[in-house]
Amino acid sequence: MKNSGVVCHGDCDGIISAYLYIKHYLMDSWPSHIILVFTQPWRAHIDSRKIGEGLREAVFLDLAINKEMMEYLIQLSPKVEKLVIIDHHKSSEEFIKDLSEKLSNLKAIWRKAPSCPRLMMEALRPAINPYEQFLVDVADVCEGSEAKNKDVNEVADIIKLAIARDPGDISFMTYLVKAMLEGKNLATDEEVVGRARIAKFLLQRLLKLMSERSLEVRNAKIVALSLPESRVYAGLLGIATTEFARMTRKDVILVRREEGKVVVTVRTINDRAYRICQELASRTGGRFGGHAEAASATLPDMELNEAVKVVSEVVNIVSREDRERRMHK
Ligand SMILES: [Mn+2]
Repeated sequence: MKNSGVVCHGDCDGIISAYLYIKHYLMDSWPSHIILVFTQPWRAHIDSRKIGEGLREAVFLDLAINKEMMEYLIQLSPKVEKLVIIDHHKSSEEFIKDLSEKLSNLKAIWRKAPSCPRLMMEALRPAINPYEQFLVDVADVCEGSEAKNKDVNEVADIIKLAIARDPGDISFMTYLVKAMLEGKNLATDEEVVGRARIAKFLLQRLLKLMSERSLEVRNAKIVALSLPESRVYAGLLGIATTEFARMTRKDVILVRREEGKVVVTVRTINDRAYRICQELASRTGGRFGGHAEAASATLPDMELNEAVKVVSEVVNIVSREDRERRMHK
């Protein structure tokens, strides 16, 4: 039997997508004939190579497609029987359209959806049980939807925090997929809950730091973190930005230095996040990706205060565009 490869975003909805896809479409190959890879969008084209070639199926879930990823997929296509991409990131749209025209063995599903698992349910319509339904709801909440009930909210929180504890820990992500395939209750699983508890403590410290340090530009809060700080809080930065936006009811922009680059994470109440990141990337020669209300940009390395200056300029520009749009309505 040939192997199949599943590559997914190493976050809550990406991991749940992998679980659902394996459960419904690859259970005959699980576990010995599936190569499971977890990655982040900015390094997906590198990590994806771990699935190898000569596969029955190569599946890419919840991964924002960029130019490098597109090039990788084009050269992979003739080496696998079937290529599947399921994604809900706005920034993937043009690349997926392009790929669909070029690759004959590609089945691509792209649509705006609250989460990747939700998109899978809508597009593929597998028959799902209440446990799976619950996890689809959890994925929506992880991606920012309002929770329908307390249990969903609680599990979403626990999974997100447990992953955030060490976002590079691939073995824990595999553990989560296995636990779901076994139908385990994640809310009481010791491994999951223990990790979530530590992450929660760090998150509270980070939120305190953010509220002490944020500066306000045109109704947006900008927070800058140094390289050592972004190391300490790695993994929690996305969650903290979302949480801080919810707490302050403001748009939040987190700017931080990482090794050889500056990363900007944006959460807004309207589509400003996407536009801010797009503008930041185009001005600095960086890259960006994400959704209308939650996006991020990677900029070339620069001093933190220089980065904050560029961010402030872009916030001003996008705010001005908004004002002009409103005036012409
Ligand atoms: Mn995701």
